Amino acid sequence: MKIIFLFLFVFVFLIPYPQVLASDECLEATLALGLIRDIADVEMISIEDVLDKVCDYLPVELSEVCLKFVNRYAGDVIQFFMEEDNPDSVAHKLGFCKQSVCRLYPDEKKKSQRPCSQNTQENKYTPQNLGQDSQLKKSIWDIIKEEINKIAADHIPLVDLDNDHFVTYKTLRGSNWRGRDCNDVLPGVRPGAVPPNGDLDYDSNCNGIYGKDDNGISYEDKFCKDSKPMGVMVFGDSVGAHFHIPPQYLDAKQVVDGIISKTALHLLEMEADWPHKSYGTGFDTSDNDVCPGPVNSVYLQMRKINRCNHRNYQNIAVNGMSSHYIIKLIETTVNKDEQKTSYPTLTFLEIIGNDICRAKNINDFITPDDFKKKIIEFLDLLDESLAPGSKVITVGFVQGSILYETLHDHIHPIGHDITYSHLYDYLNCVGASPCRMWMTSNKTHRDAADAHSIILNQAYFDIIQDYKPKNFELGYLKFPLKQVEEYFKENNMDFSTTIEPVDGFHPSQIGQYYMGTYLWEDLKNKYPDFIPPENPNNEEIEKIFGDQGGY
Ligand SMILES: *[C@@H]1O[C@H](CO)[C@@H](O)[C@H](O)[C@H]1NC(C)=O
Ligand SMILES: [Ca+2]
Ligand SMILES: [Ca+2]
Repeated sequence: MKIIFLFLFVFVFLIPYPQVLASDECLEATLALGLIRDIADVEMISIEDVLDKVCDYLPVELSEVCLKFVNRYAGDVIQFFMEEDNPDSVAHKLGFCKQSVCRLYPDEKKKSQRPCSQNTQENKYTPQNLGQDSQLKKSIWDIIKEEINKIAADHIPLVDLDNDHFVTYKTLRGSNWRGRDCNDVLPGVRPGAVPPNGDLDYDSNCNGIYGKDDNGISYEDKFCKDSKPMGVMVFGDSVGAHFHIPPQYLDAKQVVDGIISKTALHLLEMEADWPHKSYGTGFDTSDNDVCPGPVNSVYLQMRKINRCNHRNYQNIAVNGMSSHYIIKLIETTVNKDEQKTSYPTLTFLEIIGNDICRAKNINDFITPDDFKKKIIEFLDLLDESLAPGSKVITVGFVQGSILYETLHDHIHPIGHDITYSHLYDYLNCVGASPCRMWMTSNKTHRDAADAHSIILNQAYFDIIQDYKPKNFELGYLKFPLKQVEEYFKENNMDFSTTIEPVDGFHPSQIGQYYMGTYLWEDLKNKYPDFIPPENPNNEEIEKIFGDQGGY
């Protein structure tokens, strides 16, 4: 049953931050129960036998909590599965789902061949009818939510000795999010810093370039000082952070083979995000079985232009981010005074959907005036904190109906002939949809959401017309999904591979790759002077400093 816990963790980050979590215990419980049933069917063992082993399928760190869950719920789960072989019914009887009308799983026509569980009388798990005991259930959820908040609420690294928001470990908002700190005790030493003395003795900006040549000239001065270094920063949502749940987690065979136990803890420590492979700040081009696909990013292009930019990236995107809370993210960057004395940054403001997704019906969208106000508040604060010469790109809203158009009749990795259209409506039914207005079979809703996204894009144009910042230049690029779709059509490629299979909502690794590629192309075409010139010393830097210390 501990899988419930895992799914809570994972899906929690879809919920708009920092609102209270929706009642999607129902979703997590149903998915977990469905997976338990799939495992029983694939392994040809009883539900009881799966429950005996289910904690082994999770990371050992979660074993203890898992066993507690199993001991509490297993008796009821076994009994309810005997009464009705359907995860929706079992989740409802357990008290996780309020509405019995919301059904994810179809009633199976074929009777399962798996062996029955023992009669509950002689079963070591006693049914406890916990469905009635909402108090107990509530306290368990509360504990879990508190745990999540502890590690993920602040969106800064967990342990950071010099408190500069750059650290030496990868997860927990570490170097997968912001370039690795090359000295975690000396404040002022961090990626993006302007070297105080040419980095003669040590590397103060963590780009791997320091020391002096045979004539005593500092390499940092010789190669970088006049090269117009520029970092990359992404203020964004789960697209900027690159939310991805491996579809293998829903595959009974792979779960039994240990895919969750081997990879889930890392995923939780990453808030289920993959910023190191994202369109904006991705740098990790190595193969990864649970997040396969090519990597291209604005950061990689900026580093290609100028190797002095090595490690100068900050991904400050947060799942669920919208204009309502974006201003809070500024606190999580390097502090104002330090940022001011850093190299300028190419900064993206990318919140491509949650302002639309937060709406509960078609009259409930944020007004363009409220939206403008929030964005201007954010830009005002940015103007106080960015180094002079910075550039800020606002990225337009997506036309989200493309999700339904592309996926509606495709089968979801859960299997059981469940289509995305059915999944979307089920998520709305249980109140767990991350985007009611786009992820729906109701065309009226999808069209209204598309229309409103055009209105909000217009708000960006209006802002850009009038807004006069002191420290940066401001631009707008459209979210390049349409271009990617055209490219896929022209080349007879399957466009659905650009969308995340598990959530049917985010760009996949392939989608992120094309986003990075097209945003960069658009930037070069529309704002050529936002991009600094190529550094003629790149080859020499590579010859002397190799991979510049890697990541
Ligand atoms: C779609 O949504 C509209 C507006 O909320 C509603 O009036 C209509 O009944 C819905 N259509 C269906 C088929 O549910
Ligand atoms: Ca640090
Ligand atoms: Ca340096």
